[in-house]
Amino acid sequence: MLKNIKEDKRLSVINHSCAHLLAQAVKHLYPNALFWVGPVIEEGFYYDIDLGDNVIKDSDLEKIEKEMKKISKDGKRIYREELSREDALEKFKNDPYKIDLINNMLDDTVISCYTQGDFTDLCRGPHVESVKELKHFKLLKVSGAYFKGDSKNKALQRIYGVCYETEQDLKEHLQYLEEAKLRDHRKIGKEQEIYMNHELVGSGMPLWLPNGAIIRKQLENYIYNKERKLGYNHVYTPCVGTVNLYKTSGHWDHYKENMFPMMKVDEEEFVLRPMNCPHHMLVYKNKLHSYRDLPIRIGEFATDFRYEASGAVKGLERVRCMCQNDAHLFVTPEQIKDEFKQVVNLILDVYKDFGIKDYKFRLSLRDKEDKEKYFDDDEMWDNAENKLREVLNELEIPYFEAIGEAAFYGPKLDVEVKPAVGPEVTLSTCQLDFLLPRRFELSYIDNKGEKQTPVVIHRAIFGTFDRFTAFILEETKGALPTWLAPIQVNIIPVNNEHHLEYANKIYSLLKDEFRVELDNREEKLSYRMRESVVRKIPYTLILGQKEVDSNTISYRKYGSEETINITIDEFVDLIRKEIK
Ligand code: TSB
Ligand code: ZN
Repeated sequence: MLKNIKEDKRLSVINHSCAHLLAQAVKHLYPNALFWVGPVIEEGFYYDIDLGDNVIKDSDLEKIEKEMKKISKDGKRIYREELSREDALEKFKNDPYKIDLINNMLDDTVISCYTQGDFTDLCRGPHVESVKELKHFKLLKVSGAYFKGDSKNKALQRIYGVCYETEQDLKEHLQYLEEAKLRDHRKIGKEQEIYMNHELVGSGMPLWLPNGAIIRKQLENYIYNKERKLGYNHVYTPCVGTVNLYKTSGHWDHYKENMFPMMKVDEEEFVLRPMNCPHHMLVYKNKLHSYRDLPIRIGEFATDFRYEASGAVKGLERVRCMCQNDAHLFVTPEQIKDEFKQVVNLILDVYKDFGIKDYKFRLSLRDKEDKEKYFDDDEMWDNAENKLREVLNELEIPYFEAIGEAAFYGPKLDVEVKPAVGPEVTLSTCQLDFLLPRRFELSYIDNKGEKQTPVVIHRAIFGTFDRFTAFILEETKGALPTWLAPIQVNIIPVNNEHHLEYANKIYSLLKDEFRVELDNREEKLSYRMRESVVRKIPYTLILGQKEVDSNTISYRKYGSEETINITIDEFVDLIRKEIK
């Protein structure tokens, strides 16, 4: 894992100072450059820059780094100066970005700026004492960013970098980044032919190739079986709904910017669904329910469409067309705790099966100020949030709280994981909702014969098959466990002339139960064996004269150099056991 630079005081200061050093170097090389903000992030720092008509490419970074080194060697001291608002506005009068920053500062903010040699920047600080201290840095990449993050505003250029106190620390950081690139599911996905994208289909709309489809089918079967045992009933519902459906649920008012626009067919107005809850509410409403029927657990592997900003779309991890491993649990208020616990235990169980250890529970709460995003009913929210806290404390799982991350209808318990490249993402989620059942006027008859409103728990264990597959490819570096691997066994006859017949026989014996390939290309044995390793196939069988004569097989397991000779029955037993 990388060190979190933002959480380390000293590293924060030197990275922030290095952002200024970057800005100074850019100013030397591009005198018209203007600077917006240059914060410290977990992985280092960046600076957002307005370069007018100039464009900085990755290939320009070396030149900028050189200039930074020169300034650093020059060794100027860094001075802090505090200014009145009037003086600050006067000092930065030719810089619209700094004027904007000053104008947005609260009245009691101490306005300060920092100067090193010929460069002054508005900044809260603190900084190192001299640019001399900034020696071990690296600029990493350039990307686009909008002023204030809003695509309606001017496009700026963002340069990323990182700075450490020692060359060794920097080296380790860069090494980690190199390894992370190899683990990136977009690279593995391409190499192993798991998914593809095509501009004619659209961005964020992956096409799952046969190998990916096998993985997905395995995941579906795996989770379906778990859910069936826990009393879930699965349904199939359409991936569109009318605008009225989403007006009823509240998505139209609170979630519209995440949805694809409406389309009209005859007199009906449709939207591609961003979530499946409304459909499942209607499935629940199809029948009258007594308290004895509850909990009712309705599951679906359901396709959803969401508008994700084009810059945010990423491989299988963040897509615009996704398939959720979704379910909605309809419960009485008394059942909330047990049902929620069942979901959390299912999450823990699944993570154990997949060997996922690095994750954090996040309690996602509403932002009380944000009346646009969140349904306005403080009592309902307080009740739901407290209930969730209670359950979490009883479960004794460690979690952190995040304001403004709740769904518009209720608070969530999310599981956060770190992908190979980029910021943390949510995998599993479990959410408590008092709102949608009310909006859909759902009911059940309680033990006194009175009508009551059920509570709904929304949950997705994998999150989406898309994101989970991305994550698992990165966790395993593409070497999937045998039960998930698209090809489980690769059979290589040493020599086609003498051993192909035997290889065909072994292939026939295995192919109905396992996913097997026979590599009878006229290529060297060493070449075919190497390729089997590159493709990360769990088992490679090597069949030569010895195996033909003794009616056995020799295999190599991925990751091992050892070749083991056993009978075919023993081999079948071995993988059967492993898969189980
Ligand atoms: C769990 N209504 C609930 C559902 O019942 C819901 O939609 N929750 S969600 O908005 O949190 O989405 C569920 C999961 O989908 C998330 O936890 C996340 O793992 C996954 N997800 C969300 N957006 C994307 C995306 N753009 N690409 C891939 N997966 C995504
Ligand atoms: Zn839902």
